[in-house]
Amino acid sequence: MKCSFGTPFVSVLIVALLCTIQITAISQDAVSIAILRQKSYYFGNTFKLNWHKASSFCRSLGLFLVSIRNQAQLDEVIENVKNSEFFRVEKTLQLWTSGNDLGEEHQFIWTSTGDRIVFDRWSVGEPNHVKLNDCTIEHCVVLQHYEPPLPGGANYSLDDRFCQNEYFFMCESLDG
Ligand SMILES: [Ca+2]
Repeated sequence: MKCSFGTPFVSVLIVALLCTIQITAISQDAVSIAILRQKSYYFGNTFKLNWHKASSFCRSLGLFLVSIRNQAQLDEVIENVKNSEFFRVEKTLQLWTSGNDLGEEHQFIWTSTGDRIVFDRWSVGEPNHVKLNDCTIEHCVVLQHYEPPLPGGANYSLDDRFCQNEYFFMCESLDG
């Protein structure tokens, strides 16, 4: 004897499975969009590290040393510094960015993104590629600022520094 409810039962099961798959897909899309719209910063202002250690520390948080490729990104970094009230206790800020010319001298890139540094935000006279015994020792890029700002002084501008120097640092997520 043939089972009469076999086919409809299978159809219902397939429809139910399809609905589940579709709902799952929609949920995952919603989560992905939410993650893409997030951008996180971590301002390391309680202890100083050299550039290499700062870079590793950011990676340990799932983040990268900050890159400042345009005015909008600079504005976000400045906002983070101001929100931290850093200048209530400090007068000078130097924080490591992902910028460096370690790969090829005078060719500065943002390591975190691979982009060349084209945003012209260098401090006056920088980068000056300071040498020691005929060997350039300044390869890593800080963002620096004095408060109150000095005429002609650092004003959230870039400077190449010795990578082994210890400074504060800022990490960022690359999405968003
Ligand atoms: Ca310099």
